[in-house]
Amino acid sequence: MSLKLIYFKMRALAEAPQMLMRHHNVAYDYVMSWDHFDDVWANVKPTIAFRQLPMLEVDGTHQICQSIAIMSYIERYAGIALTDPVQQAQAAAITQSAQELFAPLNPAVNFAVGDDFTAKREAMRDMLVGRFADLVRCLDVYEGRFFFDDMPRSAEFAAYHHLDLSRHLDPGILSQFPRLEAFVADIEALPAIAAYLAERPALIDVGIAPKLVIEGAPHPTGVHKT
Ligand SMILES: N[C@@H](CCC(=O)N[C@@H](CS)C(=O)NCC(=O)O)C(=O)O
Repeated sequence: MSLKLIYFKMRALAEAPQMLMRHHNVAYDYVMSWDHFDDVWANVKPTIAFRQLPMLEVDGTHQICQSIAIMSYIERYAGIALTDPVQQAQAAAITQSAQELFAPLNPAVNFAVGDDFTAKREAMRDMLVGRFADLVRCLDVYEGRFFFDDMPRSAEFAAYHHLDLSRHLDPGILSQFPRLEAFVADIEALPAIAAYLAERPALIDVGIAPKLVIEGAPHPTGVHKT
């Protein structure tokens, strides 16, 4: 079975699915939209189920859109999904709650500049901190390093991605949450994740002129080939 994750030049919704696959040894290719479709996004967009990416293509045939659906599929494919129905539902709630941080956090970090970046950062601060406190309470429910046990799944990587990205807004934003700092450190200490974080394109000039450094060359974030 072949898996292709199709996305853009952004540090956003392809991160958690990739970490999930990397940690659980699921082989996949990461492909930019313009390379996969050999066309500009404006032409591709109307042909995609929900007109947005990421999309996971299975065996060159089946297309799965929506990042949470992609992660659920990967969990089942890898055989690592929680089996208890209550924990499954609790995990889904955590994943959804983490993904609710997508907007405004991801667009601000990937695209906002100057005064707009500063205004967005301050406008979302209370919302982020409130949700971080929610995540701390979730971590306290069960024993173990992560939400349910010592195995990271969708909920952990969705939460990690947003905690990680929030540090681009404010490097000190997690300091009032030692439990989240420990969680982030535990995720980053996982060997496959440490390797992924070292290899992935660096996100630079956040708030000024955000770029991803791809194979040594800085590219502006976005949906266009550069
Ligand atoms: N709910 C969707 C959101 C997907 C989404 O917002 N994708 C953005 C990039 S992060 C996109 O496709 N932007 C281009 C567009 O909307 O035309 C998910 O979780 O996958």
